[in-house]
Amino acid sequence: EQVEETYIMVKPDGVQRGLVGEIISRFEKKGFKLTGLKLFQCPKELAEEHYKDLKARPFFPKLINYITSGPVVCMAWEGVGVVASARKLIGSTDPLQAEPGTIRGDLAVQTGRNVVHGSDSPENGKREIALWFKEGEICQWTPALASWFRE
Ligand code: DAT
Ligand code: MG
Repeated sequence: EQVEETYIMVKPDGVQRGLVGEIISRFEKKGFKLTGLKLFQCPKELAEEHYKDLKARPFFPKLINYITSGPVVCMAWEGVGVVASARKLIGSTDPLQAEPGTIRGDLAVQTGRNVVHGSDSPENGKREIALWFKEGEICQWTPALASWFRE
């Protein structure tokens, strides 16, 4: 059982709509461990690096405008299976296709305003946390309730 880390981000629409607490709460209640958290105005260069794999796509300029249009909430979460599980909690990229019960399924209607990001692999989890957080911003701790979540 491999402990993984994933980068989760409340996008500017989620912050503006007051969904930060709701979104954090879903990961907290599930039982994952928060290891990094900050409100942050993303510079254009960082947004472009984060989404570099999508550079050739027609929507890339709009995506960069969207992500830099206001503060985001950056989070690092840790746990066994956290990468795939977080993607399930988030739901499909297109919120109209996302299942009810998921964050996007419950809280969003359009791909271009899909309120939250989650890393798509353990490798990208590490890459994105290193990209968005400085050394010293990640906090290692032992939750007192750990043994009530995992035997
Ligand atoms: P996800 O965020 O579900 O991992 P992705 O990595 O394929 O999806 O794309 C990153 C973001 O880019 C996505 O959250 C919203 C935007 N995006 C993706 N496909 C799009 C499209 N066809 N039109 C507009 N925006 C798109
Ligand atoms: Mg993605």
